[in-house]
Amino acid sequence: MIDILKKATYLNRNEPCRRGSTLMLPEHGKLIVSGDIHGNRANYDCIVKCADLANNPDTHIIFQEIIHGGPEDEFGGCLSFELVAQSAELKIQFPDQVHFILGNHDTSVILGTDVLKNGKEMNRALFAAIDRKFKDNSNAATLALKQFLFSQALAARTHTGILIAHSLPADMYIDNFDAAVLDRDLQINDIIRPNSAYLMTWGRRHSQEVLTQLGEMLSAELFILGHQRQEQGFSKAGDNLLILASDHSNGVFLKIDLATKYTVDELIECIDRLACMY
Ligand SMILES: [Mn+2]
Repeated sequence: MIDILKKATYLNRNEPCRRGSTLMLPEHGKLIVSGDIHGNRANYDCIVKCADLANNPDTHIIFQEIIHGGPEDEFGGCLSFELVAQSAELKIQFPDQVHFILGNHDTSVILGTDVLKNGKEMNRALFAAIDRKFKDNSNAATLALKQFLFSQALAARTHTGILIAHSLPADMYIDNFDAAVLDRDLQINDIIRPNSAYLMTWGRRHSQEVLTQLGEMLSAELFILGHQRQEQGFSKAGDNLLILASDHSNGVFLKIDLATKYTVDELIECIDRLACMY
């Protein structure tokens, strides 16, 4: 696992389409966008199967927040690092087609800070499971995991004006946000509260006024985000915002054409349910 994570880290950092911390997706082909995965192996497998990357070299997948959740070891430890390693293997197999964007749970792993999911502090459960599995090698495994997570991009853009990210700065922090963070390589400091990559991965409940302002600031006509819980798997959360979730039985994914322009309502027509595909 350690070698796989290191190789995938190198590939993330050296993606040919990467400009600073943003991935510039190609003008043609298909794009599959996943919402948060949170250790949901069935949903992850379904997305990979639907993408059929080997037979569709113009198809791309964007994953986000694979960590925290899903299967546990016998002591309640979180095994989601195994799914991260599996996705790293997929990156090695299809380096130009598999892409990752940074989530707030990733930043909490990198920094070792507490983060709650359904009332449980997830990092304690994750690091304990890594310790049990890797024993003397657990420091190296944890470091490789953190470096992989930190090598992810902050956002991806299509030529048709869509910006895909885990989240966006919340209304009250909009004046603290420096959009230039997308144009340069991330430093650890960027993901520490209240700096700009932190704001971009933790924000919630955006007003239309701020979404419009962010659209101008980031030159984005539409945003596709994860991060906020969606009982129905997705929601139109603004005139220019679609939120996706792929971490439960109502989870969805999105499949769009990279050369086509969409409205949010047209994007919604491109959503597929994950559960019906197992
Ligand atoms: Mn999140």
